[in-house]
Amino acid sequence: MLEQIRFLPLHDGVSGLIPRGTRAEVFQQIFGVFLLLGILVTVVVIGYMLYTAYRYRDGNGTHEFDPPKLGELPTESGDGRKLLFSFSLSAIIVVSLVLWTYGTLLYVEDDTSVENQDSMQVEVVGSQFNWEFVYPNGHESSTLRVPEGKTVHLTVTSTDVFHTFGVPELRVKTDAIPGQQTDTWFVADETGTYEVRCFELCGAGHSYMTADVVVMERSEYESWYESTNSPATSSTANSANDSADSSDNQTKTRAT
Ligand SMILES: [Cu+2]
Repeated sequence: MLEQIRFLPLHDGVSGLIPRGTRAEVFQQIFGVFLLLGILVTVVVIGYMLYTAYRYRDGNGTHEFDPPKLGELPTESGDGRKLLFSFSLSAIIVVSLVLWTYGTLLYVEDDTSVENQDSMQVEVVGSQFNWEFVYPNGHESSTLRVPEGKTVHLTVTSTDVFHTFGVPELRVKTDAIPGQQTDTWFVADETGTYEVRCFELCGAGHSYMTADVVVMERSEYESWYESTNSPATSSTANSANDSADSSDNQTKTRAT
C-alpha cells in the first residue's frame, strides 16, 4: 500500500511542486496527495469532534465551562474567530488543491510539454471494432509495439463512429473522433503486455474492441522496427511478429 503512494523522485528526476514523469506517476502523485490530505482532514475532524464531545459532556451539572443561558450567545467561540479560522483554512486547502491539480493535469494533457528527443510517433485509427497502429515508416499493425522508457506520442482518429482509445495501466485515454485528430502521449517504464480498450460505446462489438500494447526492450524494439522497414523482409517481420506474439501470449498466460 505504501509503495502505491510514491512521491519524488519521478521519471525524469525533476522535483518541484507540479509533479513530472510518466502519466502513471503523475496520477499516482495526485492520488497520494488527495489520500494524505483526506486522512489528515479525517483525523482533525474526528479528533476535534471527540474532544468537543468530551469537553462539553454532561458532567452531572458540574461544568468546567460556563454554559450560555437561554437567549445568550456562546462566548467560547472567540467572537467567531474559530469559525473564521476553520473557514479560511478549508478555503485555502480547497483552492490550493484545485490549482495544483489543474496545473498537474495541464502538464499531462499538453503533449508538447513532454517533447524531447527521446520520443516517437504512432498514429492510432479506431474503427468498428478494432484498433490499427500506423508507424512513421508506414508499417501497420493491430498490436502497438513500443520500446520501454520512451515517450510515445499518439495521434488518434476514427474512421466511422466515436471511439475512445485507452490503456488503463498506462493511464492514457483520449477520444477517437472521425475527421479529427487528438493527441496524447505515454511512457511505459516496464516491459510487458498491456490492454488497449475502447471507452466509448460504439456498437455491438464495443466490448471486444481491444488490442495489445507490447512494451519491448529497446534493442529488441529497434530490431523489430528495422524488420518492418523493407517490404522484402515483411514475411520475416511477420513471422518474427508471430513468434513475439506467441511469447506475449505465454507471458499473459503466466500472468493470469
Ligand atoms: Cu468503441
